[in-house]
Amino acid sequence: MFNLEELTNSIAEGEVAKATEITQKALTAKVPAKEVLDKGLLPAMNRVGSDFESGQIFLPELLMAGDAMKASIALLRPELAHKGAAYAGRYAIGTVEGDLHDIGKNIVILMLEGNGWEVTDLGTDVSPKRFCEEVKKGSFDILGLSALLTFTMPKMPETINILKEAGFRDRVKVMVGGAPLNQSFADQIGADAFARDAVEAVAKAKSLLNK
Ligand code: B1M
Repeated sequence: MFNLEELTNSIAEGEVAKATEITQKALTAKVPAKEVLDKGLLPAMNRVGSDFESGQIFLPELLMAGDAMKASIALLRPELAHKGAAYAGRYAIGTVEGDLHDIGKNIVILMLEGNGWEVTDLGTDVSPKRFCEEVKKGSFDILGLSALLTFTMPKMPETINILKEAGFRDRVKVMVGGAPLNQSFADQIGADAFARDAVEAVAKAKSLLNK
């Protein structure tokens, strides 16, 4: 059995070269990409998150861990986003204004693409106005909003309100997600769906279009 703990350690310590080397070795040893993600990569983010919160590490370490995480995800991408699934629909997604966290959003994108969704990535720090403009321009089935900071969550109801004011709310279903959110927040702000993680995002996206 491949030991993914060393991968978790190298990502948490921000060692990009070591993290990519172990990720590549795991893939060569035929460890499924989803297992590398769940057991190697994600625990590293939880660890650095709590070390940062308790003041054991600071922003530069957080940044380095984020970089190592991204480098490893890039190697998993071809396997996670394997094409071939039946066409599911069009999905636009972005991280809300003031928020630069995109690792989770990018994993959601990988899973959606792997399940037949045509995804437009709007990036990070996307203002409510820009989300609205994108909905106006494109014909998306679902608009996804991601937020990782409690103080950027209010940008979600702002986005929904601006869509309503512009008369575009009925054009798209709105899905929200991100670690500080929950279903009751999604209900309060009038989102159509909340997803806890990337796997749930795929399932909820499918059921939104089947309603
Ligand atoms: Co930031 N950060 N960070 N950070 N960071 C958190 C979020 C924090 C919880 C750390 C902590 O204190 N414990 C804390 C937020 C506290 C709060 O608001 N309550 C925090 C803070 C405070 C900050 C700064 C303010 C620090 C500072 O400057 N003093 C700063 C803010 C910068 C900004 O955005 N304006 C900051 C910066 C950064 C880095 C840039 C260094 C880096 C981000 C790198 C990047 O994303 N490119 C970073 C990181 C890495 C983290 C942690 C450690 C990890 C986040 C992550 O990638 N998780 C994080 C602590 C933690 O989460 N444990 C932390 C892994 C990822 C796969 O999970 O993003 O939850 P997640 O995504 C999941 C689900 O949430 C869901 O599916 C994903 C995959 O399963 N999901 C969706 C996400 N979006 C979805 C959308 C959907 C559906 C599901 O539908 C649309």
